[in-house]
Amino acid sequence: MLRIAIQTKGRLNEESMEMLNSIDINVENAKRKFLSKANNFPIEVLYLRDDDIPGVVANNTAQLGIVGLNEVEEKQADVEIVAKLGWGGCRISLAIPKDEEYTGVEYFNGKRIATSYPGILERFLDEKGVKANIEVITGSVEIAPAAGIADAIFDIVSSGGTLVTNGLKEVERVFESEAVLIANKNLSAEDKELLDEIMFRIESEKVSAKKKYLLMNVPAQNLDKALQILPSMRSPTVMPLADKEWYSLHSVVDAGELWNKVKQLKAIGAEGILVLSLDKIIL
Ligand code: PRT
Ligand code: ZN
Repeated sequence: MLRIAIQTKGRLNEESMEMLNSIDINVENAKRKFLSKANNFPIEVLYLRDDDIPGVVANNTAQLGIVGLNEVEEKQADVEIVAKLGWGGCRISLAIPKDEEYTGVEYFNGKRIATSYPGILERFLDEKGVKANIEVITGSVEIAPAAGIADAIFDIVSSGGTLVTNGLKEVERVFESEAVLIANKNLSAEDKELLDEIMFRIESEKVSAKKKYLLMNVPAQNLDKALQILPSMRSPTVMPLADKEWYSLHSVVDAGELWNKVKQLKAIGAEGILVLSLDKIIL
């Protein structure tokens, strides 16, 4: 039985649950429970604060975890980063009061910087040869300069709205993050096999999200043109219709190409074009 640690509540909880759901692992989001078992896969979910997830995966209390890369980096956790999940994107940046003139990283020499990420900040400042005082605060870091607790902050930025609201400006983007799937480095053969199954499902899901299924009727005289427009996974499926002047064509196309393809197909007389979303693509 595998155990996966995810955030109990907060920004990553919902999408972590959705991700498990999307790969057909059914677990109820039991907010008041500490552990819940999936009813169709040998896995149980351990709900934790995100700060604790890298540590429990490193010490094998949980074999897998879903957490922000920023937390893994901050804790310098000895875990495997198995997959970047493509959501939960943010960066950790240095920000200063908006009216200050910024001269480069040396600006921070002798300054007090408030942060919840002292590890990442310290490594960055050391690398740049800057000597600053790091004030560790958890929560509401962005009010520290106005409250006189610090001269600058080092905090998570996503849209940048919080900085603007607090009269701050972003001056150094230090670390780019997104949600990642992490694993213990010494998984048993059995656990590794389950992880491979999970990865296979995640990949199928990722591929299907980027594709659309197209069905249409095409006039017989333009069938060749349609086939040129629609290179498919192998080749499009072509079916003759009762009316010999028409064919039915089925194909999978890149979602980003969809409207361009539809336009070209209409131009050669395709009719009754249906566009369907795909649940899974098994390559
Ligand atoms: O209770 P627990 O310890 O589990 O949660 P937490 O409060 O420590 O973390 P939480 O739920 O706020 O965030 C979890 C993870 O989501 C982070 O570690 C990041 O990897 C990721 N993430 C993505 C973010 C954001 N985007 C984000 N915008 N985490 C926090 N923010 C906050 C940020 O702290 C700041 O206050 O949003 C504000 C900035 O947002 P903008 O859009 O105004 O720039
Ligand atoms: Zn946290």
